[in-house]
Amino acid sequence: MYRLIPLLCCLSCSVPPADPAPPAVSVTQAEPKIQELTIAARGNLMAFDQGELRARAGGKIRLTFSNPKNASMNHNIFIVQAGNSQAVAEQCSAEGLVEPNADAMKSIIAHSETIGPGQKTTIEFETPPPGRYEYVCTVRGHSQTMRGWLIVEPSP
Ligand SMILES: [Cu+2]
Repeated sequence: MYRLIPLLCCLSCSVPPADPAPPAVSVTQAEPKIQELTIAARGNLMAFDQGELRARAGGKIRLTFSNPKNASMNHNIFIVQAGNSQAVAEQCSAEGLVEPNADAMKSIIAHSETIGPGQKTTIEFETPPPGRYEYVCTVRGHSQTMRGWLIVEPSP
């Protein structure tokens, strides 16, 4: 014969609440690294204040372009495949805006809007693969002197 052991169940000994379920752990990718770069038009000249910008491969580039208060011209910045700055500039409008359906536009990696004196604009784009790229202002007449190199170095 089995001895029946009555299950003791007293209402006063309430079961402690279960630990709240841990937050669902999802395998999230780290936010892509953002590299901050800044560049400006140089005073009232048709030139950028830097002839070279450097970044590391990977993540994104956040580029802030400013046009100083003492400028009297509108400017922009286009990042293009090397060797294409002139072709792109020629196919933009007088105000430097992208004209639709232009072949050279395929070589544009990123570009800002055209901004007036005292304005600032920020663009964000995927960092292109390691290599040399050009940047240029496409407002008519500016591309010969208002240009520079974006150099993307391999990640360490
Ligand atoms: Cu310009």
